[in-house]
Amino acid sequence: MTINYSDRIPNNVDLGSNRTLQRALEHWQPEFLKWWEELGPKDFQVADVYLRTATSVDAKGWATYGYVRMPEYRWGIFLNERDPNRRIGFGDNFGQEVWQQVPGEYRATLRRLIVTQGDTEPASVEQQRMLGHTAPSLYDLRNLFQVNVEEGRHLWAMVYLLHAYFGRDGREEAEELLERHSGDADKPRILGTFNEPIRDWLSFFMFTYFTDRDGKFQLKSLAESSFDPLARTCQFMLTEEAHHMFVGDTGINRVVRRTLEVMHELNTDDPQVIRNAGAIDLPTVQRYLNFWFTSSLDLFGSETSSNAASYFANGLKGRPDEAQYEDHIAVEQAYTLELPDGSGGTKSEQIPMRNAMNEVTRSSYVRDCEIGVKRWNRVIEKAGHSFRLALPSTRFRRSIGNWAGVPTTPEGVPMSAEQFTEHKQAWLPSESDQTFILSLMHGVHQPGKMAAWIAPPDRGINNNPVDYEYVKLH
Ligand code: BYC
Repeated sequence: MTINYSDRIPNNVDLGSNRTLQRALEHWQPEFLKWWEELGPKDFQVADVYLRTATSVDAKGWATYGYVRMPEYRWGIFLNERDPNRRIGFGDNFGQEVWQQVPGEYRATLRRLIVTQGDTEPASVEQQRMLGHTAPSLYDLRNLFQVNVEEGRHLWAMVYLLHAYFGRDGREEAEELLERHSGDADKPRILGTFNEPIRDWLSFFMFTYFTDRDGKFQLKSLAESSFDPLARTCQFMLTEEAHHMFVGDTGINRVVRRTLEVMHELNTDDPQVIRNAGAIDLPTVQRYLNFWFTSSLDLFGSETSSNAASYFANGLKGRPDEAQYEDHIAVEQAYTLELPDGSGGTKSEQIPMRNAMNEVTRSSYVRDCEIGVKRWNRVIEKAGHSFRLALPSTRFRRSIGNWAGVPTTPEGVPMSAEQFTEHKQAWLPSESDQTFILSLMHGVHQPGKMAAWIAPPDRGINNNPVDYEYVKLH
């Protein structure tokens, strides 16, 4: 199979004249397409989907809209333009020139970071592959597929780096990115959250709000990297990520709005009555939020991490928005952590700032998550209800780090395992919650029509009306 490079793979990496890269991609591209057909969105491969495609990095080309069949999507390779004056912004090499090639001593670590990032992208497509059948509207169906093709493009972005800068082991890693699969017993995806099934649209909206936002913060950290091609790749990926979080933010907002309408119509806040009317009661929304927020917290790694300290020292991975900090060396500062004391209480511990970088990033993430919660709560407040959604404590239901396996209340107060089991049903989606949510999931595929559990969006995509035929099914 030969590839017409500028047409088939839009790029700004001069792919047309790079033979080595072409050979690597000629081998990998058919494997990618095979993977897409087998594990990408199930059954919608011949639908015409109104998608945006990035055809260049400038304002005009980064979002070109039109109908596309997904297997024909033009997965491109884009890096932000190179800034010839860019300098290392943090760590022991602060102020030195950034690297255009991978320094030998950091090769294995950088490859590991790129593979970990790359692994999440196809994983999320696999997790979401069954959702097309139960989309609450054509508008939502289109958004799902937009997210999916762009996660595919983000995989291409990481594979480009592996092929272009890591030789044979990079090519092998690129192949393995298509061999691990979400939830696979033998070859699972690397990070926990990406092995969780996403069977329903409430989970999809929670995932795009909370887990894609982890993506935002991890990409922001990598966008600071001294390895300039990685930094520039991640800077461009961030422009696409914003829409994914928008899908989650507005999706949850619309679920809440519909619930409030039903509460108003029936003059009740009784969860069972709301459920009987086909809407999702707010305590259930809270339980799904608890699940996906806490799962996403784990993606930042341990509170104390010598890995994170050396990524920072060596200039591989910075803090999100590193420029906002005064001290970019961070060798003399300390960070105070509240940790479990092993006997049901907590203790304070000071650790070197560099070892706390995962926690610094996690804290910025939590503050960003709060913004949406406040917005959803304003909608609830305006409707005259006292119920409030809330982010649980970063200690709650953790599987990674110092709080892993320590039972606490959603407010973060340690408790016994027995007490936790007793209250779990109130805090996390139970089997009956999941059965109920799944019972609402039926595809609505007529333009402009919405499922009964979700309000319509305020506006359509790219100035089109909400009842536009965003997906043409054949
Ligand atoms: N599950 O020293 P620690 C996205 C491992 S999402 C399983 O604390 P470190 C997206 C860890 O790998 C963004 N294992 O870890 C969103 C390490 O293993 P090794 C993804 C975990 O290295 C939606 C060991 O535990 N981006 O883009 O400081 C849709 C020790 O841990 C987990 C990245 O991941 C976990 N949750 O930090 C689509 C960026 N957490 O190495 C896409 C690149 C930790 O000892 N990755 N472990 O075998 C990184 O920066 C770091 O690897 C991590 C972990 C932040 C993930």
